[in-house]
Amino acid sequence: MADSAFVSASPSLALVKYWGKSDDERNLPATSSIGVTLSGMETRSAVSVAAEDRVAVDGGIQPSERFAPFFQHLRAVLGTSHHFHVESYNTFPTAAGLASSSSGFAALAAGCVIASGVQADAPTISKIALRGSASAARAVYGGFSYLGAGADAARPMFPADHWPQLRILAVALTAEAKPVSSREGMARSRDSSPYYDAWVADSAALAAEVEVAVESRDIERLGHTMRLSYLRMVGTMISADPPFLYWHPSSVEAIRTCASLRARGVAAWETMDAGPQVKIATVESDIDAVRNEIWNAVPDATIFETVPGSGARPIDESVFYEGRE
Ligand code: 2P0
Repeated sequence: MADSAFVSASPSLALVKYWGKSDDERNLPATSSIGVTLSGMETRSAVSVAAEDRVAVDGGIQPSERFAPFFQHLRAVLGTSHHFHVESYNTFPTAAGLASSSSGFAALAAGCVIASGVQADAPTISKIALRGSASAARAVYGGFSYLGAGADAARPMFPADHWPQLRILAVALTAEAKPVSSREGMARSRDSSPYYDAWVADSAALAAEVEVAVESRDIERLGHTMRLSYLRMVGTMISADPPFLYWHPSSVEAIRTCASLRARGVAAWETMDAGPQVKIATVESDIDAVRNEIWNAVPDATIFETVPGSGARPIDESVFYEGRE
């Protein structure tokens, strides 16, 4: 039996968005989503079996209510009575607003499974992670992964090396706290936007289209559909009651810069999530043009250049402690 584990996971950026739940208690998504796991940005966690559950992120003890349903479900799935102490940090600035809970719960699920000494395959780890955050079910896998509407686990779609030319620029524009949490925002869209049902009905077709685009490594087809997905998601936000919008003026600058690049034949396809940051899909041959233009347009932004990366995985103890210094 292991008793402890050191693990790493990276965020899953949604190419087609999960936004809305079909079952709040089981945390099941109402829409089908496709994510790409981003290299170079990691949540690292040290997990050990303990007398009670306790999670610290970047040194701060987290509210136990947020984690209680996750741990309860984990014990039921694994058939154990173990509790866990968890210490976690991100290798990228948490304040940048890119610390999706996807990498956090993917690392947590993988770490608890290893520490508990119970054999569990990736679909089971994905199922455990989903109860913490649905997007974390995708982040268990490297490369491209799919989470179907109503599913209780994600499945792998294409490996990280499937599309070597693909690049994702994550443009962190402001560290302001978000006015509405993802969870609250999803519930508000579902409960008050007249467009919500259409949004949900549309998601499977967008996911099918993105699967073909990624399979054929077609950046224009991917980019076009990515934009439909995030902008239709935003449609359910600005049509909710009360309406909400995560965009910052600099988000609009970045969006317009992408449009201007595309008009000149440069691949620059943006997407956004529940926050003001902009993520841009491009290809290796266009990355310099995109980076330079974004730098000019939003000089205060912090830009992370990433490629499709690995899923949740064990790491050496030394890697965990070196990164924490
Ligand atoms: C996604 N987002 O597919 C979407 C796009 C934000 C916009 O998943 O309630 O933290 O914990 O299951 O996964 C953010 O929501 O939500 C998210 P919960 P999560 O990546």
